[in-house]
Amino acid sequence: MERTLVLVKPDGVQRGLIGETIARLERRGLKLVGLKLMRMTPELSAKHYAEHQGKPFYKGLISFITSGPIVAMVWEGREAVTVVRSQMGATDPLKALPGTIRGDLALDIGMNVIHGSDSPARAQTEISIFFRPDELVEYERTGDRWIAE
Ligand code: IDP
Ligand code: MG
Repeated sequence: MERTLVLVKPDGVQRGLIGETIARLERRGLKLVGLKLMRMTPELSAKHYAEHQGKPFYKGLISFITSGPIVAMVWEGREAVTVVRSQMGATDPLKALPGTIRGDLALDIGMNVIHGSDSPARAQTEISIFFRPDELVEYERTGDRWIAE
C-alpha cells in the first residue's frame, strides 16, 4: 500500500492544529503508521528541502521549518500521495480551495501548516529521512473493510 510523509509545520503546532490535521486525514480513511513530535535540525531540513536550494525563499523556509517543533507522520492508503496532496490544497493558501487544509486554515505561503510528499518516489526518500524502518507500524484496523472494497 502507498505511503506518504506528512509534516505539521511549526505554525500548525503553535496554532494547535495537530489534532485538526490528523483528524482530517484519519476521517478520510488513511491509516497512520508513523508519528513523532520533533524539532528539525538545519541538516535535516537541508536534506528534506534539497530541491529548493538556491531559490529566493530557501533561507526563510529553512529558518521557519527549524523555528519550533513539528509533527512528522507517515500515512498509508491507496494513492496516499495524491489523496494527501489534494486534501492539503495549493501551496499558496490564497489559491487553495475551501475544504482543503490550507484553504480552510492558512493565509500565508510560508506558513501553510502542512507538508506532504509530491510523488511516491519522493515519499520513500522523505520517509527514510524522518523515520527508521522499525518506527513504522504495520497493523490491521477493523474498520478498514468499510473504507475500501
Ligand atoms: P508544497 O509544500 O506545496 O509541496 P513546494 O513548492 O514544495 O510546495 O515548496 C515547499 C514550501 O516552501 C512551501 O510549502 C512553502 O512553505 C514554501 N514556499 C514555496 N514557494 C514559496 C514562495 O514563493 N515564497 C515563500 N515560500 C514558498
Ligand atoms: Mg513540495
